[in-house]
Amino acid sequence: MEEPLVRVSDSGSVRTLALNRPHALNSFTGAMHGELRAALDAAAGDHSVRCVVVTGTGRGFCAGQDLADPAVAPNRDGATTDVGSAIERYYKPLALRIRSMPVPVVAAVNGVAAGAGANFALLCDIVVAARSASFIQAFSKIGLIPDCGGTWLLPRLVGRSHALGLALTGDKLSAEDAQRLGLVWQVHDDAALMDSAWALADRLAAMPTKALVATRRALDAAQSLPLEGALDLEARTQRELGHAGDFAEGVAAFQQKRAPKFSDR
Ligand code: T3D
Repeated sequence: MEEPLVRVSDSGSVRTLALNRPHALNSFTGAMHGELRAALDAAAGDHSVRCVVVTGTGRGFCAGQDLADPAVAPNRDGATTDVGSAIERYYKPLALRIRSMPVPVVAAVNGVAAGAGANFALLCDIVVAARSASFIQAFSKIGLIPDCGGTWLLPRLVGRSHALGLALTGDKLSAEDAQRLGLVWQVHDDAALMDSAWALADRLAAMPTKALVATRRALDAAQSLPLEGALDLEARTQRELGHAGDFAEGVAAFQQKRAPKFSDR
């Protein structure tokens, strides 16, 4: 049987999606994009899933676009390719899918994350990394700009000067430096990465999913709102969440001094 390009596994209500082209550091091909999209859609539609973990098999997380893919690599005779169509077809939908998942998404960055692979990780809600992992905005080295949301994400995450430093040089950033800059939530010893990521995912899965997803949405939206607009958004969102079962359960559990059992999704 052929190996899947995205390995899917479940433990409790946590679904793990592992990019699986280890010989090419899990770089994206059209086929892997297809499997990843189907796996994300399936997780989004399955109400037993309350958190998704994305990671890579082998020594890499994801080296971005597969530069050997004939669909995107410039021809040997120098003929140009429409790189924009790959962005429209694959990377824009991927970025929007990750940011609209109805459950929290954790990136467990097990090794090098380069180009669109780095920004795929940074799109996730929480990024944890192995101590040996690294992040590379590799685009400038091949004459491109950061994509897969990089132009939007980087200045928001690290500010303009660090964003430009990373994007213009394409220098490799260690996991620890990425954490210092604010790209990464936690760094773990390599051997502990997946257990730590799954423990975090289990915690998130037990929390009020609707509120977690609304938090992501509100934080993203508030970036382009004046204070008053953000306050209005907070009021609208709290109104909506206040009618949800999880809020009643959270308050009841607090008053009854017991652990809450959240079920909304
Ligand atoms: O083009 C479009 O459609 C637009 C979309 C663009 C989005 C993008 O992501 S653009 C950026 C693309 N990615 C890169 O430029 C990164 C290229 N890779 C590297 O710079 C290095 O491989 C790394 C720094 C990531 C890792 O270096 P290292 O020394 O640890 O590993 P390596 O020896 O370079 O790679 C190991 C193997 O993976 C090697 O294959 P081999 O020689 O053992 O058969 C290498 O060719 C392969 N590999 C690594 N990255 C890619 C790749 N194969 C195809 N595409 C890759 N991106």
